[in-house]
Amino acid sequence: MSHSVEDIKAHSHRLRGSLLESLADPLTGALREDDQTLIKYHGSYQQDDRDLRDERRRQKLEPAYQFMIRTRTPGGVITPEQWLKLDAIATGYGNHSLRITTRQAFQFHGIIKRELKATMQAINAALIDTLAACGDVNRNVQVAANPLLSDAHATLYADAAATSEHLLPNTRAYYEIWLDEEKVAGAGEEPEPIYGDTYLPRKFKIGFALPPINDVDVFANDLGFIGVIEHGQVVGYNVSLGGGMGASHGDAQTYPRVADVVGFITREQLLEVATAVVTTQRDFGNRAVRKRARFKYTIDDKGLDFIKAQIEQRAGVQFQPARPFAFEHNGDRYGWTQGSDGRWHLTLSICAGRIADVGEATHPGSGPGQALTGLREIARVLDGGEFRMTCNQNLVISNVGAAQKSVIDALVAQHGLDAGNALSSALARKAMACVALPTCGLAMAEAERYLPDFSNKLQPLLERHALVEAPIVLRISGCPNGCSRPYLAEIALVGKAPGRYNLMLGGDHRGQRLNTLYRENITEDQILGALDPLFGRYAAERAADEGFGDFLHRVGEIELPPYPTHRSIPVELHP
Ligand code: SRM
Ligand code: SF4
Repeated sequence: MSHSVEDIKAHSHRLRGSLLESLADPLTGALREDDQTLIKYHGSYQQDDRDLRDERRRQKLEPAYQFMIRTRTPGGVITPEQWLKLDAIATGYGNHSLRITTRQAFQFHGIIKRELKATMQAINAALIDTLAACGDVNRNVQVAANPLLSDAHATLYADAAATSEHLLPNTRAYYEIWLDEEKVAGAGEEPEPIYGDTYLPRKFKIGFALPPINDVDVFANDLGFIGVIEHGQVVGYNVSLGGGMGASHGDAQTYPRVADVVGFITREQLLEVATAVVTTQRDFGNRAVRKRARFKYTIDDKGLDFIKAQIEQRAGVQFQPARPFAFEHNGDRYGWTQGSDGRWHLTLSICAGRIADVGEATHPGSGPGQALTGLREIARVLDGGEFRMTCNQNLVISNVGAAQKSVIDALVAQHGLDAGNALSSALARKAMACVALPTCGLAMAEAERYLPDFSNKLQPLLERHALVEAPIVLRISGCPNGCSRPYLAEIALVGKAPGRYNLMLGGDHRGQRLNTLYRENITEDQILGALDPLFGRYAAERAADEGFGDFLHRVGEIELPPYPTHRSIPVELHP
């Protein structure tokens, strides 16, 4: 019998369930049904290889069950030593690839059940955990990866790491199940002062952004902190509430939403406010209808003023008026940049975040050739630096001394790591795609595997209209859940069925405006056919520095959707 997620959480003995028994069962590669829900809180999903489904069914075999593991890496910062360990895990237990996610975590795919525990132990031996990377809790906390503002980045990173730590569940289940910690008295009833017995109604996400770059897409987060710098120091944060992307096709009760900016708080107030926001969602979120359980719907159902008052009361904090801020774009800076402390940072465009040895990079949309090997070589020689994942699925080789630059450059060239930076159109360099097939159980169409092909198909159009260097934001998602944050893109493909997508147009390049459904359920030829004349018009009629999405709105090519596309974001406030 299957139980509701709320029941499973309540009776899980603080996320233990029967995971130990499920893991020990040699007769199947799967977990018991309720444990499939619980393992998410430990940072893993049970999946099966969808490419093999039909063949396995024909052979009367159970699906090729395997597990995805997601790390909790706030801000996506990894030392070279950790990189080497994660690389060894990917090759030893996983499918020989590391996947940078849209929230600065790593995912391993293809882990089989009997190696799950060893893999978890190996990740922890790298001093990285996976606790709360998935499930109805606060997830991996995003942080701006802007390498230019070194001191401010360090402050944001420290605040984000503290927030992530503060919001971890209190249960010892993770340490018992995966790391053999001894069960002590009270196990199963540990106090959960922030989450309570049933955790949150739904997943919860926090991002820390640093203007002028919105690389974290802060307005897609349930809770956003936008750094405010005065006299070179981060003095506090503008707080945004209620962002989220997920929607279901044809269900008007669900929709993407950009967050509201509600006011300014000081750094000292950060953890109180984060706790107050999370407990407000815990207490008022919709636990009866899971599809309406995200914080964005709680806000729309209860009203922003009510939610804001709850937060102020719980935190004992009065929001100050939001401080002026302005975002320029939501992308990454590619190539070498020098931080304010004189250190160097190399941002590499990684196609859909997949780091694997896939051979030669031969076409404009393709990812790096021997990325796994190349980055392993770099990790071996990187002296004093670190790796930073970006929220755009890219990678920064960070904090490099001037003397090491040429060594890194040589390794980058040798392994084709600059393929994304050098060959692609600006559009392909910036593009994102979610994982989708073959591992994602919810995928309706290809995304990650389709991105290089689609970029290639777009290339002649971009060339014909002289738009190769136009930084248009393209994102592909295999279903409407929106893991690549497609609803904020200037062009988005949202999977409907194999080979068919909804074409969404008109987001902006700052991550502040949602796009609109332009054509429903169409094929690649139809997508290209729809984009070609729009590119033509854009090339001929755009104003200086006008983004593609802004242009489509100005000339009336698209209508607004039936829900608000932007909220009280004080975009007009310039410092
Ligand atoms: Fe996601 C579910 C992958 C970022 C919204 N997401 C999934 C699952 C776990 C599928 C499932 O439930 O069975 C996907 C696993 C695929 C696989 O095979 O690995 C999956 N999501 C991802 C990642 C790996 C996409 C990527 O290509 O990088 C991202 C991991 C982030 C991380 O490190 O924590 C990822 N997911 C997002 C984002 C973007 C973000 O957070 O900035 C969103 C939209 C923002 C939001 O949450 O509103 C997102 N994922 C969803 C949803 C829809 C949630 C909703 O409110 O309706 C689902 C489905 C669900 O929760 O029921 C989902
Ligand atoms: Fe899977 Fe859909 Fe998320 Fe893509 S958007 S990873 S298809 S859940």
